[in-house]
Amino acid sequence: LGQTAKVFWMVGLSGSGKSTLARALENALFEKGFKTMLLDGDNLRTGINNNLGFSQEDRTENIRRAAEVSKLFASSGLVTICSLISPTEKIRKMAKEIIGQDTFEEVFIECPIEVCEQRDVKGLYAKARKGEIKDFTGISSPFEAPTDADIVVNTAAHELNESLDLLVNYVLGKIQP
Ligand code: GGZ
Repeated sequence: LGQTAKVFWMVGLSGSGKSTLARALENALFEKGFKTMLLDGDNLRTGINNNLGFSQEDRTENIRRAAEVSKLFASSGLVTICSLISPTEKIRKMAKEIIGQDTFEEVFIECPIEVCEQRDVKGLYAKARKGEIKDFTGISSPFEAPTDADIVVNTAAHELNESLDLLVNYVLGKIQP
């Protein structure tokens, strides 16, 4: 009762599979009876973060707000899943400091940019290459791959179901029913 739940912070490029895995993870946890909250960068940017763009300053504010909100949900006992690119070491360090190192779990959804670009589910990479989207992560804005993530899931090396199993098994090992 009154126990702080974990925050699983999913880091990765656009098109790496973060949102897909985050939703599937939430479903899997729901099936097991856990109360969860899912925060996705793409969704937050239509609501509480709708005044933010993709400069380093705006990304930092985006992550700061997501981390503060995650901390509140986790403190009310919800297993919280966040899916935001979180492109730099500095930004991730800030999120970890806000949430607290005992609560924060860094999940790197690894996928080579060539593969993300080939998938190009939303056509954003093509637009970024043409210069129609500026400051695009991995193309015209930095992405520093995490070097100290708690778990790495490589979506280019595994089928979706395999990636999901790895992720769900890891998460279940970190939370109590
Ligand atoms: C990166 C962008 C950009 C730029 C729009 N750079 O794959 P998506 O489309 O659905 O999710 C991406 C989302 C990234 O937002 P985050 O809040 O996760 O980013 S960060 O953590 O860096 O603040 C992508 C879309 O927004 N998108 N323009 N220039 N991604």
